[in-house]
Amino acid sequence: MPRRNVDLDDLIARTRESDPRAVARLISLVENDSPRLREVAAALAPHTGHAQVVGLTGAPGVGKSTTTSALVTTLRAAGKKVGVLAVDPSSPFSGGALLGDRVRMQDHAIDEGVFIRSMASRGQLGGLSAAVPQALRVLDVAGCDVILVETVGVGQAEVEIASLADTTLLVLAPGMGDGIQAAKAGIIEIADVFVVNKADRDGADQVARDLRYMQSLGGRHSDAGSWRPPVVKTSAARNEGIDDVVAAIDKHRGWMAEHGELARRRRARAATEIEAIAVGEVRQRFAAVHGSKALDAAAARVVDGATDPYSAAEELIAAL
Ligand SMILES: Nc1nc2c(ncn2[C@@H]2O[C@H](COP(=O)(O)OP(=O)(O)OP(=O)(O)O)[C@@H](O)[C@H]2O)c(=O)[nH]1
Ligand SMILES: [Mg+2]
Repeated sequence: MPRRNVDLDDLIARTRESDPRAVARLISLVENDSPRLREVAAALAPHTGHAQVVGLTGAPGVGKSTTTSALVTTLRAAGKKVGVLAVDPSSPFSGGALLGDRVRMQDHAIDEGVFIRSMASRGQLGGLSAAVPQALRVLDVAGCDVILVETVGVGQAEVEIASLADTTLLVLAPGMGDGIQAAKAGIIEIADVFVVNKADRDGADQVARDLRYMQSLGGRHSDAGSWRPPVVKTSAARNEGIDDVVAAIDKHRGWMAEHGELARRRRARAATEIEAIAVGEVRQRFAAVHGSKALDAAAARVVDGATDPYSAAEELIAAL
């Protein structure tokens, strides 16, 4: 067996024992899109499927990080192992905007049952980095019972995060006009639980009322028997209402299990991932063909009327 495989076996074994340095190394391997990404993915696959992935999204400053930190405290008190993945999809760089999160997370920094990671964000094709689902798998293999994924809300990214999570929390706060804005952006559709944070401030009740009113207008949650996202009020900075958020997450998980929704979501997530990888691969192979004799020849035949561009494209794809 080649030596690099031995290293990887060792890394996986140590990750399964929740060794934080092995976890960090494995995430770096997938994050850097290293040539070993494939190998790592294959080695992780048999050990995954345990962790519950909870996404937190919402406008800047509503209190996502504060809520995440408070959730970590509560989940740790319940004896759960917790992973935290902070993703900033608006920036192609890791660190930066997320440094503040690291500071805020310092309470948990020496806790061996907590794994915290900030991640580079935009993938090559504009979508969420392909490394995010792999990093989730690493944390899963490390034995995390719950993985909290925080993203800054910038429209499409929120939707992408929702597709990664078993349960998505949309965090809102009074005084930011979020209630109405969220509805406009269609973001409300992706929420499984609404968290109205900063309930210590005026206007939280109004935000909660706006949400309930918008729910009453219908949408995907209005069918009988479908999940109706609860509205939970919190003051994350004071650790208030966090138990209610955990209860709402548990309830949603129970509902999903009962209705086959958890399996459906996970399959949809895997399908999206496979599709992205396949399309990326085809694109890469096609780039290699571009300017090649095969393409030149096909182009000439199309110009001559010997074939049509659709047939020529199909032949090229078949030959990739
Ligand atoms: N009054 C009040 N302030 C809060 C509460 N929760 C968070 N904050 C404050 O709101 C500010 C933003 O909190 P963060 O947790 O950083 O918000 P965020 O959504 O993670 O922000 P970004 O990651 O920058 O999008 C901080 O100054 C927090 O102290 C709360 O329950 N009540
Ligand atoms: Mg934050």
